[in-house]
Amino acid sequence: MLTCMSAKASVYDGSRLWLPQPVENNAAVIKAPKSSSATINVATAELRSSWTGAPVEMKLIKDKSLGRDGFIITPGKDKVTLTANSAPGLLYGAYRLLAMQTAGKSLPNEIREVPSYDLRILNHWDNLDRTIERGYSGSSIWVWDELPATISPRYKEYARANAAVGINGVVLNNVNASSSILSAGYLHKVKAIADIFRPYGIKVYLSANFAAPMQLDSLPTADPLDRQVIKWWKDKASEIYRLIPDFGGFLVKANSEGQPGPCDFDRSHAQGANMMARALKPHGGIVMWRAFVYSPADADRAKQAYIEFQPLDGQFDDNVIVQIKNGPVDFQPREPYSPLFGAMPSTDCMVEFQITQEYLGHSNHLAYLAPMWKEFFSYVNPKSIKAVAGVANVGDDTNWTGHPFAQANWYAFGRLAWNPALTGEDIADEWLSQTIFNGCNVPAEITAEVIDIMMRSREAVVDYMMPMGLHHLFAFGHHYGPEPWCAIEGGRPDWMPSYYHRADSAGIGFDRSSKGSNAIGQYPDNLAKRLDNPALCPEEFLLWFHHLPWEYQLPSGDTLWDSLCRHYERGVVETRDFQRRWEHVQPYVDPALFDDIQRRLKTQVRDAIWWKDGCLLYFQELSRLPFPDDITPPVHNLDDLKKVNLGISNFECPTADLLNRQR
Ligand code: BDP
Repeated sequence: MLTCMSAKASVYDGSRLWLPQPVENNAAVIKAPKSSSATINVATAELRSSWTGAPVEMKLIKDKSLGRDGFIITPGKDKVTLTANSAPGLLYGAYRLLAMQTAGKSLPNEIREVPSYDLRILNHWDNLDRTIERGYSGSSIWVWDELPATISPRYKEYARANAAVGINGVVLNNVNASSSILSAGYLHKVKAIADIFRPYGIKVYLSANFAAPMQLDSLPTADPLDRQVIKWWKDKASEIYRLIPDFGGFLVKANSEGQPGPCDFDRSHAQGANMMARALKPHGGIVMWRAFVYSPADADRAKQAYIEFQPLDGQFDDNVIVQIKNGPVDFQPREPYSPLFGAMPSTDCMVEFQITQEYLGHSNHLAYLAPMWKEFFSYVNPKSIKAVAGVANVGDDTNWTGHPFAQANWYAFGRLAWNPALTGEDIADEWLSQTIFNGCNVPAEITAEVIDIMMRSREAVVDYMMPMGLHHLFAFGHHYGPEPWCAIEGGRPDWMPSYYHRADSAGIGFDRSSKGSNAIGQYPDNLAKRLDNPALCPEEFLLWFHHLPWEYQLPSGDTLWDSLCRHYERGVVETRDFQRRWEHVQPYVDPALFDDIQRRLKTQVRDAIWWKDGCLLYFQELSRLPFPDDITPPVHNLDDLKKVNLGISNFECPTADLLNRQR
């Protein structure tokens, strides 16, 4: 009983993403402005192929309040007028019209949209051999070996999909960057991609290795104050701009996790960033300089980036943006916001989200991340940052992202970078109508059910992995599955879970209060006061900021131990609930898609139980307390689970086995 309206919708493989369906023999009347451009041609072609409403007249105007990329849509009696300051503005307006048409939404009197950020950028962690660091959806879509001669049709589809959600910048390569990307041969390949992206309003950026002058041209140093080094980067910038006149600039990971940087030459991050920024400046390029550093300047990793970067406030050139991960540690399922936001008032800062699910179940788990990013914006004023970046989850899988629902995270990232005030529910609704439900007559209660699953999914992951502020309990290396017991001899202490959970017979949690590491002191006073007091600290951050006795009484009346157990249980129950409710969706989606998601949800439930059992059994050895009666007893045995990441357990976990080989 498939109630899809069109036969097309019943073969959904995800490859079309949210792009508009072409309408056969479409008779749309579209009037473009006289001063045509490649971008306006794209807008016109998209509307001609898929718009079925009244004639559309596109006009370029001068209206400061619309900024560079904003647009106005005004439906009139016999035509719809679309106006913008720029060709990309018209393109964004055209895609908005088409998205509304697909969603079956009637146009209000006026739609006026101005993006909150000028720079809405995807960071690919793609290597030149087409592997992807933390990628779970196949190989890189950039086929470097074949470029520039062969252009994969996917480049254009990718550009369309990004433009349709407002993304206007792409860093093509991994932050752990190979210098080769800056060699003449690769730059010609990069140019070929930039040429495809340009009509879609998308600029290309590259991750640059700070030691490139040494690695590519055998300079004796990469010291940012050395004249030869300065000249090398200037010449490199000129070479790039000769090929790609609208090149965006560099993203740099320096002096972090073994990457070279200015500190190797006793120079500061600001000196390194400014040297590169000055090479790009005459051409209009920027440097995005990452603040993801954690050299052991303090015993608490969560404090280290702030300690290193905050004193540099005001020292960065105006074409440098400091790129800060949303949380102070590393893309955990839940972190408080990084205290660097708001602490560098004289520096342009941007946030880096992780769209790829390194720490949220890879492409096996359904975890809709809009609520996580909204949570960030509930603490950090969107106006206080300059731009938004997201680590891409795109690969060459047919559906681009592995898990079909992971597409929604790419989509949501773009929409929130455009307008952080949008709600997670509305974005999910938009995505569903343009993707898995496109062309189907789906009852409102089914759509509402799927939106509800999506909206609860991230919290479920937090609950079965690491609730109440716990973090980094992950299996070593691949970060899939629980390993709170992991202790690798000679390994960096701050890569070990026990560094973060600090569980012992007395209690659990990282004391970051004023009596502990005082990470709290890096936050604004009024917030710090609240966080410092365990009775006032929000429960979701409790064990991030406090080490508390197992039988500590929570305001709810539960003990800490009982509450922890109940969170883990809730995560499993929620995930089972998603699995059960997904069955309701069967009549309305493509059968292969239904099966695919059903299979992934089965894995997710299995993994949720694995997480719950692994963590609770391990912590119970320390707490020595019984599980509360309302908790389903563990089905695994701790010794068995301890062997999983070593590849010597009978525990049926194909993903972990596979990943062990990459360890
Ligand atoms: C961590 C990843 C690592 C990245 C690093 C980064 O595990 O693969 O290289 O972040 O952001 O989350 O540089």
